[in-house]
Amino acid sequence: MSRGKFISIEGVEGAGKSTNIEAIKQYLVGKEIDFVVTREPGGTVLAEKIRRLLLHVSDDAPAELTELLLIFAARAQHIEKVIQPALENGRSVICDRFTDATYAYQGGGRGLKTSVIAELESMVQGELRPDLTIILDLDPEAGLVRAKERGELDRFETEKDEFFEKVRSAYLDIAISNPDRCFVINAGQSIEQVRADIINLLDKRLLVD
Ligand code: Z5A
Repeated sequence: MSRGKFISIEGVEGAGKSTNIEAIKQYLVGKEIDFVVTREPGGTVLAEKIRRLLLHVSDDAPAELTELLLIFAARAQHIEKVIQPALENGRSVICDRFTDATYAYQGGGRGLKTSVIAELESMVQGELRPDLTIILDLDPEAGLVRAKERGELDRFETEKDEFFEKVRSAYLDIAISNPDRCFVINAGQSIEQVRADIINLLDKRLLVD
């Protein structure tokens, strides 16, 4: 049985990850590709509990290193229980954020060292990396307007504009460093155009090899 494809989707708040995962699901159904949809932080009962700790606004917010370790703890559980089994069983995995988010938020946004993130990445993931990463690029201000329309802001969404500018810029750097895996899509376009660009990308990249 051939291994499933691992697709991650990334971007700043409100860039349209959830919206476009729906389009990816429809695409895969149309191609008769078996898949699971999951997210980070989260994806298992335990990892979802860690997610709540991470997003909750609290007087005792996690320190930067605590945040990083919690994210990788959730990821270790998610990989072991959901991602690896699915891929090994020939199912594709669509993941709403993965480790590029850690490089972008904890590395770019918080300023933690890339070498520390890379060390944890290697410890937790071994060789596991997404086959394809879609980066939805959007002016963070526009993303926050979209996110705010949904109601209460989580702990990340209360960060300053400067934080999100760094996150965006880190994502664009990741795309430059990983041109075979990462594809940037302009998420400031209409929902229909973003969707068309994603389907076009999947047609070109997903069914190759
Ligand atoms: N985090 C981290 O720090 N480190 C890590 O390693 C990981 C995560 C894995 C939760 O992530 C937080 O975890 C995240 C980073 C941190 N920070 N925050 N906040 P999340 O992915 O669950 O949360 P999110 O980024 O806030 O996701 P989101 O706000 O749900 O955004 P989205 O899924 O990208 O957007 P959406 O729900 O599809 O769209 C938002 C609205 O915009 C909605 O009303 C849509 O109808 C609308 N929309 C979408 N596309 C368009 C276009 N093209 N035009 C107009 N309107 C649109």
